[in-house]
Amino acid sequence: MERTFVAIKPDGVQRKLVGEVIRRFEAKGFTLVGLKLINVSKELAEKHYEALNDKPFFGGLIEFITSGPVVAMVWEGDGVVASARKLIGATNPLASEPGTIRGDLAVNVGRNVIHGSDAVDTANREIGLWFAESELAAWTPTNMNWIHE
Ligand code: IDP
Ligand code: MG
Repeated sequence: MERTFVAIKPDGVQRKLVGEVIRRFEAKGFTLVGLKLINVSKELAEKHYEALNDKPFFGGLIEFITSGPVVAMVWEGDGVVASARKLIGATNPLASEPGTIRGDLAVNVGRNVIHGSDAVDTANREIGLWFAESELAAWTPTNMNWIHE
């Protein structure tokens, strides 16, 4: 089953949006298999955003992600990587569609509440970076027959 990495950034935690974000993923029909609240080290932040290290906003991004607790999650389900990106919305919240997390809850690209992996291979890399295998729980919700035919 496909898995993706999702993180509620420090702004989302400070703004008490943790429940709102989890509610949307649960209501959609995805399954939570990993969850922790952590203060992110500079090392982890820099590894996570490695591909952006030549961008002018990189320093500010690392400072932001390490500025307060982050809720790191792994969600599971058919097509969850691409679907999570749709639930999350475009990077710039002013361009995100209403109905998406960023479209409904944010106004600024540097405070866009949530991260979601952008592809299946990225998801696997990010899950490995943020979680030990022993921190992930494989389980089958009892209502699966009401979510999938
Ligand atoms: P994504 O989070 O939608 O995948 P990316 O392009 O991968 O977007 O950028 C990662 C994160 O870097 C964004 O979510 C945002 O927090 C930050 N970021 C991207 N572009 C800018 C910018 O132009 N200014 C400030 N921060 C930015
Ligand atoms: Mg990205």
